[in-house]
Amino acid sequence: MNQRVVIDPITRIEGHLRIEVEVDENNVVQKAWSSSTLWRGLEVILKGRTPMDVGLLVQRICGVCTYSHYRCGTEAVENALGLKIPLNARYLRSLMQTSLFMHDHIVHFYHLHGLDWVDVVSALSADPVKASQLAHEYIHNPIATSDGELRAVQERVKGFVATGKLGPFANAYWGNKTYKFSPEQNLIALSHYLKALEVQRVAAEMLAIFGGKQPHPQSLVVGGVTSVRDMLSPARLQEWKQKHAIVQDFIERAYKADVIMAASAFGTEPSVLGGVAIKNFMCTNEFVIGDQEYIFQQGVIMNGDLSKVTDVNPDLIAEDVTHSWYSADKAQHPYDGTTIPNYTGLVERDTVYGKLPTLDGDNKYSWVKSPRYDGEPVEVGPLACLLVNYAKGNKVVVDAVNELLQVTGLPVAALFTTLGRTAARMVQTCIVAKHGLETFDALLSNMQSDEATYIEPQIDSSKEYVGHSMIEAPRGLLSHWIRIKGGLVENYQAVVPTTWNAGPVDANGKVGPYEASLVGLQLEDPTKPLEVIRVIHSFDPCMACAVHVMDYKGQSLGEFRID
Ligand code: NFE
Ligand code: MG
Repeated sequence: MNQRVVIDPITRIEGHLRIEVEVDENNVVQKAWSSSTLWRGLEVILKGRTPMDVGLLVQRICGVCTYSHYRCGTEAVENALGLKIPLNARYLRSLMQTSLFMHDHIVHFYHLHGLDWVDVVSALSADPVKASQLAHEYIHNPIATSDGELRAVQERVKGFVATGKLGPFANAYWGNKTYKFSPEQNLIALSHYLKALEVQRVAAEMLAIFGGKQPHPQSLVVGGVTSVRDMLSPARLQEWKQKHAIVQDFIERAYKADVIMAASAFGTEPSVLGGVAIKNFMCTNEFVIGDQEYIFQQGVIMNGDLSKVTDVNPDLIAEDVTHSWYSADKAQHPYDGTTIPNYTGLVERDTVYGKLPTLDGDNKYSWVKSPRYDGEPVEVGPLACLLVNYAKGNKVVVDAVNELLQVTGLPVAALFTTLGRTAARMVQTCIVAKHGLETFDALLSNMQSDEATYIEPQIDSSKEYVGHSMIEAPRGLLSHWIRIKGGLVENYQAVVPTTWNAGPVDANGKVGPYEASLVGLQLEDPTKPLEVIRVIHSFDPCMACAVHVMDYKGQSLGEFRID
């Protein structure tokens, strides 16, 4: 008899995500449902507002990648108005994106995803001397891994345990057999987990230098970047570079080392790790290093065919809501997309926890829409970005991916697992950190002969405008779409990375990346579904971004029991 497993909420993410899976008598996942249970509301709020405020409003979509939406919204308006902003402004915006990626990916790997790989309780029985020696096997001169430092980490966490207050380490599935690290490996990673708390603060400060503050920076305006006198002073520029060096050092001597260590311990078995089931990938140009030059280039791969990369065609994007809590009679292109809520509730059924309201998989079951490209589901994110650029022969990416495969000894097929997705994010972070400095140098060089950072926009209220922008956010391809009429926003849609990955099944029965990647996964114990959480966390979910429609009346939309 198949059994239903319900996980709600999935923690260590932004926003509200519920996953349900059905397992057979061997605890192998047969079917999965991904749902956001949170209703928000920004696409609707934007209607009738001045396009000049779009960036500031849309960055409230999220508390994590606030800057991505700020920039994407601002650039959608610029695209609609036909505005070509100064190159210095593009460099500055790109450097803010560099800072965001360095911050976001570190926080994800250690604080959101790390405990899916690291058994904290096991680390307490490690031998710090042995662990220190081992740390040097994965990378030259690893960070925060002398035997004294490791012993101190152990004492600190033992202190938590002794008081019975595990704090951030409470309520996990410690002891699960799919934890593969030895006690010493767990201790190394735990030390980096704590160190990463300090380093992520420095990365956030990098973004604040060019953004005025973080989260929710405020230096972008339609037409460029303002308030530049302080941020472009030699002292400030130097400060950014110093902070960059601190964060890059951590990325190279901790993050990279830990992913290499994970590859050595976890292997490549998809039934344990979870596979990459939807082999369609898409990404866009990002990190400008010259007028038309980017570190990562746009493209689409379908059916895992790395021999063929096509250009992203914006006309082929549409959002389906057949199984989402919205009304629409067909899949809609975002220029004409609607956001009309239509909540249809849950259905009661038996689960491994007893009778519960559960997702109604045959009908509507999520606040996330289902974006499709040419009718197909697509995975977006760091893995997609690396695969597209690898397939295109982008040297920077080919070299970095080949280095990863060489040091881990893993085959290319290993990229198509949960660990591969997680490793791809690390490789992307290394590339962004290293080559972000090319953007920095390009800015300094361009400023020698060109001081412009802003061009004044003009809106003719007797005209209609339409435009969109695509950027690569930390979780993948982000696009914003706008229609302007009478000088005001007439329609607005955001198609967000987590929406691509987390959306429910579509009208044609095509399943999205989250749901597909869970099928075939074997759970050790369905009441402690660590394996499911590991797969889902590898996408770095952000439901706040994915839904962005808010219940401003504060109505209760359903009662969920939280286990
Ligand atoms: Ni809310 Fe986001 C990123 C965007 S989401 S974090 O990265 O855009 O999927
Ligand atoms: Mg949307």
